[in-house]
Amino acid sequence: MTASYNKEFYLDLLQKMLKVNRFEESVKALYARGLIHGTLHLCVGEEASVVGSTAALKKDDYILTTHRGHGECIGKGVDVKPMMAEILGRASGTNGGIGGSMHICDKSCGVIGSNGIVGAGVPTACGAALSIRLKKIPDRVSVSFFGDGAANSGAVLESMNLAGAWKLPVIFILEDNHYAVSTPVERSAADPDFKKRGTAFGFLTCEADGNDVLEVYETVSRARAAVLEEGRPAFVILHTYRISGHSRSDQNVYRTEKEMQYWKDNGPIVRFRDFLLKEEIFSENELETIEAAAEREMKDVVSWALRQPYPEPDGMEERVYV
Ligand SMILES: Cc1ncc(C[n+]2csc(CCOP(=O)(O)OP(=O)(O)O)c2C)c(N)n1
Ligand SMILES: [Mg+2]
Repeated sequence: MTASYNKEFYLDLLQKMLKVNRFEESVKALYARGLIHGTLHLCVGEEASVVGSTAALKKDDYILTTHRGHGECIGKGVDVKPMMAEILGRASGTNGGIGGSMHICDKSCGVIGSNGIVGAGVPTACGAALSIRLKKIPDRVSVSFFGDGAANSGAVLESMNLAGAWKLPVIFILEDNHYAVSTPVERSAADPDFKKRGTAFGFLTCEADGNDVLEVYETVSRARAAVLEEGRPAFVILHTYRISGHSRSDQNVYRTEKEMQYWKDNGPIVRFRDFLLKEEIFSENELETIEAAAEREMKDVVSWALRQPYPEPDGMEERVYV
């Protein structure tokens, strides 16, 4: 990390990473209290990847997120109050309380959808990219987030091929967090050097330390500019680590305490905090004030969301398409 931005920008990145982290920790606590139905996939440990990449996008850019998509939605600007209400199944949620954690959607911020089917958002992102091309919309890209496990699915590989053949304005962002459920990337990918796939399809291909928020921001910014200037897709690989369990429960038998501790000590927020102190951008006191404000804000969000009514059963079929 090097210091070459203004203070407001650093503050924005820090506040967003704290917001994502506190949101996820609050959701986890609500789940433990039995207040959330269905399942949950949290992104603690991946805050730099989700915030750095979405900070490089414009509000109108489309994004498609995965089953682990809360962070990207927050980064893209979805209001955390309706997001929290949605996860709690309340009527004022982003999707009227009937979508839940894996179906957050807010077209006003370009969040076309999240998806519980691994890899399924990727062809949809290509469809959105095609619409940008057909409608000749200037200065807009479509972004598809997916995991290291999803990277091996047929839908993803077919989408990458088609995007290359049709030169779609799409950025494929692979969040390599080491595991697909409990399977390490070395065992699921024939060759875990994912870069080779991007170059094979003729994409601008780059990778970044996914726990370095500035590096992620700069890499995705470069990819976005290249898609618009060169008229071909880009492929970004972010190397990060999932501190959260895979899903609502995880005994972590596939990884060691030592491994997890290493990544906690080198987590994105810890690293950015150290950088901000070292470069004297913020003092310890200022950082504590910012952290306390993030804590307070999320407490207010949770108490607001818990006061929201549940949807009426009468409207349940309104958004079901047959
Ligand atoms: C098509 C499909 N197969 C399997 C699952 C079950 N499943 C949910 S998450 C997941 C792992 C995905 O791993 P990865 O793409 O690396 O994303 P991560 O969970 O690490 O963010 C699997 C297999 C699913 N939801 N959809
Ligand atoms: Mg993964």
